[in-house]
Amino acid sequence: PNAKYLKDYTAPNYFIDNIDLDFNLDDRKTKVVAINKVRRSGSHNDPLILDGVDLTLLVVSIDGHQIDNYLVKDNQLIISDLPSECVLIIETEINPLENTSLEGLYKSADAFCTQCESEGFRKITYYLDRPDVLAVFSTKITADKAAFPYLLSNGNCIDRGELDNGRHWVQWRDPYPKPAYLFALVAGDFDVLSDNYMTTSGRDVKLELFVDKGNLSRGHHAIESLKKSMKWDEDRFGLEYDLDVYMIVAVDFFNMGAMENKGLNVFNSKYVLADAASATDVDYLGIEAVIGHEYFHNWTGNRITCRDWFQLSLKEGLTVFRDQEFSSDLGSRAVNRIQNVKVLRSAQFPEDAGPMAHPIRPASVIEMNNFYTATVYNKGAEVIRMIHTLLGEANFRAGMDLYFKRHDGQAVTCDDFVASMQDASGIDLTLFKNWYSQSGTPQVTVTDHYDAQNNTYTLSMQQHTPSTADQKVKQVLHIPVDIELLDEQGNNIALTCEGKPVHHVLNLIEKQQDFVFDNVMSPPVPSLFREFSAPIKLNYAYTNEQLAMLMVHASNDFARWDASQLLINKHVIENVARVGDKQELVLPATFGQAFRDLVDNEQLDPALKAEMLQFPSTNSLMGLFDEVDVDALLTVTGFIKSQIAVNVAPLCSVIYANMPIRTYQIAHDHIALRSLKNVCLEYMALADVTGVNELVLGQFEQSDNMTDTMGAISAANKAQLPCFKTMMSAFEITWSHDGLVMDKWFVQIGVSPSENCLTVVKETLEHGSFSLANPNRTRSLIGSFSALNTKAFHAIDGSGYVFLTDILCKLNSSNPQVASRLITPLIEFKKFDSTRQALMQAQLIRLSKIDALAADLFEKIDRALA
Ligand code: BAL
Ligand code: ZN
Repeated sequence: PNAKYLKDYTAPNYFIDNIDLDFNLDDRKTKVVAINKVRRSGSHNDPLILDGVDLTLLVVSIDGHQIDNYLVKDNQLIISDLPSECVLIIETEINPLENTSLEGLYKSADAFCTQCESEGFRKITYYLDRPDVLAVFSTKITADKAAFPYLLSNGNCIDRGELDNGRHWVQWRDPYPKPAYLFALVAGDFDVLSDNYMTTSGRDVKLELFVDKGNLSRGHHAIESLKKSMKWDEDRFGLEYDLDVYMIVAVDFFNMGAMENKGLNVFNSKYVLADAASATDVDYLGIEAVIGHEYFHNWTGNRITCRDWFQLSLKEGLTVFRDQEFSSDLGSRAVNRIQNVKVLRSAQFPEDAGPMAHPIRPASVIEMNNFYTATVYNKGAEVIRMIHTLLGEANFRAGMDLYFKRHDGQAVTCDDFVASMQDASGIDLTLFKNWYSQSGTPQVTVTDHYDAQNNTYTLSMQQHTPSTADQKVKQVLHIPVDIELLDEQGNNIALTCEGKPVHHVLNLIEKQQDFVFDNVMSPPVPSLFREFSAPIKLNYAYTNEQLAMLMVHASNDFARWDASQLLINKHVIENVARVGDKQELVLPATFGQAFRDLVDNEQLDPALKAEMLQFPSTNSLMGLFDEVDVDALLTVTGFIKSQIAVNVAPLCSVIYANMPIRTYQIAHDHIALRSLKNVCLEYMALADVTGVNELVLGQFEQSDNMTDTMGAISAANKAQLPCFKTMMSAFEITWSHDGLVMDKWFVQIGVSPSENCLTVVKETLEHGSFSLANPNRTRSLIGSFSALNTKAFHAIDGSGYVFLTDILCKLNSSNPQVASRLITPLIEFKKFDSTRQALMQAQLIRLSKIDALAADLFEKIDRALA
């Protein structure tokens, strides 16, 4: 497979302004007739080259005349000598039942559905399958009426009818020109939850949620989330919905989380279905966020789309930023920020440090599906957030308004977005734009100096972005640095320079820069990169005492949490070095005290307390090291976690015992208390407090909600309590009929710290509720094992690597997109010791030699072994 380059972009030489699609649905022989209004762009005699994959071509005609002088080659249909405008009709046949890639048109359980982003439409018909070709779509769907009473597509339903043979048809038309990746079709039998939403300007929008029969009661949270999203986008961005109907369909087989097809979102059922018995608080919040995300795409993605796929972050980074703001406005801003930063540190930083490193606007791509990444999405959102930080809310909103005014109905670039922000605010973003073209995680090293004679304090900052796999030479970046200075008592010190107030966001725009503050009466403690004001790694030599002080006194909640993380990181690094030197592991008394004080602090928001108590993920801790000593890291994290547990368990027991028992409610204060209760239970389990096995089992048995159920199971799993087995058996009996709920059970098996974890994972492949054909099941069992279970996956006999590779060999042919997601922990082999590197490399080489290696896996293996 060949790479495509951003620098080679050329505008299309033909446009299709209108396409009428006619689907005659059949499991194995679906006939698709596409009537395209084609228009040549400019004056040239180049052929029209259409994309098509896995299609049986039946007929091609131009302006009513069938032709045969076309060429079908390398997944392209090439037609020469076209008039400047014509009607091109293409008839194809496709096989949805055998389409296990879940891209294009496929059968999900008993329903037909589509996934076209990024390049799936070419599996439906030959087309100009690129985002800068925008057409008005109309779609007629014909199918058996009994089996498929609902026939759905984009836009508004304009006609329907019945046929003699038990079949019926529905005709849809979407008035908004769109690229093919936003096309959708769904046919099936569902239960429908209907509602409506009145927009500010008075449009009465019909809302319809389609779920599998029997699941209606699990759809209410999704519909409520949709209405909240619609209201929020009006309030915060002045954006209203633009069609008369908004439909969401939940399906069980889906590669992604959800898809923003115009007027007809298709969702992974994981992000729709919830009730107290079957979904955790995290599930509820995830549904709200993803429903919001897809809805917000209607403007940032659909009304204004991407010129080419290199610009994916134009819509994804911006829409993630918007869904993060939505969740923060509705819930706890601090907790949301913490969770977003955890994703950056545990998933995006490793991507930057690995073989697939790429800027948020990649420069080259082999398989576009490989670039729906933490970099494009989450770092992309951080880049938007930095613009927001630099411009402020009012200027940012003016920039958004200008962006919509200039580009509504167009396919544009990241540069166009930045230009709107710059023009609306008058703030120069020229240097800032390097964030779009540069990969890698910048390191900012901060030193400081206090001048007691002049009462001045100087922060010296140095920025350095290490080379990445894709890019050796790095440029200076415009880095916003949000700071606070605190005095010895923890009071805020006003920032001034030469007597004038200084804004708390500093502009680091050079490789090395000093920032001087005056009127500082004693050596301060700096709180740096508050709110995670830039996606960087900070080097500053904090003392234990300074971090403990920031954990209590920093005025920014995120900064307090970050101080707790920095304190843990510091002792992880120091103790890993001790393991290397064969010294005993140690923690100072201040460490345990800081965590006891934290638990004891009754003023602290329980949600923040719970976050501050949660131990950093092993994946984020790996990022502290250039070369990871897996065994030392596991020893040290086990030691530190147990030390925290010993220190806090008595206090946790009191919190746990005094926790008010309330009926389950999805309200932010309830969620906060549940999360504090369950983190307390986990530390009590790790400290093996008296009677904890019975306590955990009691919570499980009395639980009226999945959050507490999973809190008990997870605590027992981590601490390997005897009740774990009992609870897993009971859970299995209750839920084995429901794959979506069983995913939680599969995850517990995948992340188990037990010595025979891999054996159990292998046995579980045969479980009646498991299927490798279902991406959710696969991710739950195999994804959790390989991405989260450091101990078992990195077993020194290489068994974890062989197991994952065996699975990837199977998925390569059935679902390469899912395979390519799962391979991530294997391609990041260069950060491990030489023994593990060799074992991982051997498996990658084995995989590289299989027949018909998919482009998805090829690209990643090729980069990893380069
Ligand atoms: N566009 C793919 C799914 C999403 O990011 O919303
Ligand atoms: Zn998105």
